[in-house]
Amino acid sequence: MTKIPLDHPRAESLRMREKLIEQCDNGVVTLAGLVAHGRGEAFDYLLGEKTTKPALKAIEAAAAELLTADKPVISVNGNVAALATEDIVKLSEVTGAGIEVNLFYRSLEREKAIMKLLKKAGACEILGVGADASAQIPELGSERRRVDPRGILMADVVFVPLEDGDRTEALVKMGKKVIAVDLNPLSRTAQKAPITIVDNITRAAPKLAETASKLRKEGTRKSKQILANFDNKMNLSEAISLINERLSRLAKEQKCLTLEDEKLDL
Ligand code: PTJ
Repeated sequence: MTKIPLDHPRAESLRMREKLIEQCDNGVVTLAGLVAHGRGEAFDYLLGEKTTKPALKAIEAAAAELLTADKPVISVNGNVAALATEDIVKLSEVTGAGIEVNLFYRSLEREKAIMKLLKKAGACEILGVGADASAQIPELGSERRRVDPRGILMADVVFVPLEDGDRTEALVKMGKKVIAVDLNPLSRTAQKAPITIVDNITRAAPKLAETASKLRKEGTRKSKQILANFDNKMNLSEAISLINERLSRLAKEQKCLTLEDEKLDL
């Protein structure tokens, strides 16, 4: 792993990249996962690389949905396993959700590498590996259609960080409550999921585990109240407005800087 200087202004972002590269070498992350992360980084830049108010609202709703579910399942792909290993295990412990490997670029080697990583972080059981993914999501062509009959197939709530739009839509059609994490508020996944957390998985996953842990102590009634007051479309609109407002402010600041430069030139 390349050593990132602690005082590097973009140390956190570079550390994330190093983690993905390392897990790419270990067979956890697919090459396309590096490209997908780049797209995420671009949106994170626009969001100011922090968890916004709408993201916090969605995290609260997601925690409530997971805690009130009969059979919640966390769907894990290569990027999520690499970037949020410990937090996924913690979230599963706090909410009682199962963990299932579900890959777009599926191979038994990758499934096993992801299982190994999660088990090393403390996970007891990993669903969806090899022949265990014997069921199929109807009307879905990609490898993501293969699911575990004890996991995603039976689940009433499915947590799907960094998902593709097709499967989100298919899961919603099956009557499942889907929670997405996607830095791009315009992606099909973000638009189709009933709860969308527009945030980096590296920030959203620990915050979600922490929120669920607190909310669990407050009882089911509080969770149901949170869900009744949550509106995903409005929340997404707020997330997009935040980007818009931030860019407008930055554009104004840029204009002032240009005018100051022009004054100096005189
Ligand atoms: O491990 P596999 O085989 O299942 O493949 C995983 C990837 C991510 C390659 C696969 O699911 C894929 O191609 O995803 P997409 O369709 O590129 O979608 C990924 C979405 O996640 C994009 O909208 C990105 O903006 C977003 N994203 C990328 N990195 C992050 C992110 N969202 C939150 N946190 C991130 N760190």
